[in-house]
Amino acid sequence: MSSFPVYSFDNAIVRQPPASVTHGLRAEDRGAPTHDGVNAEHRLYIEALQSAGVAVEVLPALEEFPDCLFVEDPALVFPEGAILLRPGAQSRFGETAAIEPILRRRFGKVLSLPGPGFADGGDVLVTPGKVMIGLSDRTTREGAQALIGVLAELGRIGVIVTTPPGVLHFKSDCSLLDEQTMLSTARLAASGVFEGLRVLLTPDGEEGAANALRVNERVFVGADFPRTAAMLEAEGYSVVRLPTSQIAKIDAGLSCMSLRWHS
Ligand code: CIR
Repeated sequence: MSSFPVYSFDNAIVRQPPASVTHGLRAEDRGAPTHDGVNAEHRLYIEALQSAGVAVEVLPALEEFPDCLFVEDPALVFPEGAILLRPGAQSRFGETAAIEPILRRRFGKVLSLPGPGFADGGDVLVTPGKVMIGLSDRTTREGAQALIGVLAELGRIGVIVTTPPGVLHFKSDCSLLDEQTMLSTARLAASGVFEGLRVLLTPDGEEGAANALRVNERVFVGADFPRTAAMLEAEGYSVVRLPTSQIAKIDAGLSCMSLRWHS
């Protein structure tokens, strides 16, 4: 297994937002994002990755898949290899086949999640000792169990955890800040899932900030969450505020727009 911290990345893959992103999946309709608005957030996200020291490969948009910019969901990547997943939303099934040739070009080992279960990358949190797999509307128990088997082939230990009801993905409610520290909503931390780790809770009303992203020495935080950003700065983290109000309309945050790894 890699000796780099799990938040240490020198490579990332992202995908341009398609014009059809205005039809992206959402649990609750709070109005559609605009293509220009999503593009602007996506551009700043790429720049933030680059200035954190990451080489970014930008894939072309896929019009037939409105959610295709959320490349984190159809695959997992590790220094040891990649895993092709089976996303739990029907409109996203084809995204796996679309990303497969890119991963085969970039990784020596590419494994596939066997069916019939489903697993979304948004439900998978990589920590130093284990890979947490959250059950959700997108990740079934069968899918999670199959993923544990595939992770073992890469020398990783997978454990099944639960996602709070009504929350899209496990990582919608948490992110890793460093090897010992999690950022989490109170509702997720209450399940005891992070026992043994230091947990910083998102302030009331800023639950959406939990989907932050640690990249090398930086922590990306949604710009709409000033109290969380201030709390993390007070804890000594180097915070980068990124706008996410457009992608939030289709239930997305900061982790889902890239696949990241250390080569
Ligand atoms: C979806 O519902 O699949 C997209 N609209 C949002 C996916 C966000 N992905 C993530 O948080 N990993």
